[in-house]
Amino acid sequence: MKTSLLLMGLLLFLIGCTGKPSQSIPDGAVIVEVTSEGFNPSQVTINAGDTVAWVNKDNKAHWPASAQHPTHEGYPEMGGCANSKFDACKGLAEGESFAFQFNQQGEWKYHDHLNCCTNPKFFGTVVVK
Ligand SMILES: [Cu+2]
Repeated sequence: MKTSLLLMGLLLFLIGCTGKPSQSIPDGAVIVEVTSEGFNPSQVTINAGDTVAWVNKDNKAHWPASAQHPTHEGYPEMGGCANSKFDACKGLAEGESFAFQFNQQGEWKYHDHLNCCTNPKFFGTVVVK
């Protein structure tokens, strides 16, 4: 009896430790939560080579992407689905995340491609030292 209680406790502990969002977030990533109130925090300062992960905590989809809307060419690494690699390229559902490694120094503005233009809350900045 005692053993089964112990095993049950261990099982619950293990389940608790592995309860992560649907997409994995790289170790050491700086987390920005996306809520109905916008990006939290709306500005982060990191070092070149660091990764930022946006995690959608809202029940509405959100799409982080480099400035400027709608061309997304602000962050100068070509690629992604428009002009810059700094682009989630889709709306993130609740619990989903988008992680991006910043190698270029500068002050990089971004927005929520789905909500930016009707709501001034959905803008943010990543400062890369
Ligand atoms: Cu956009």
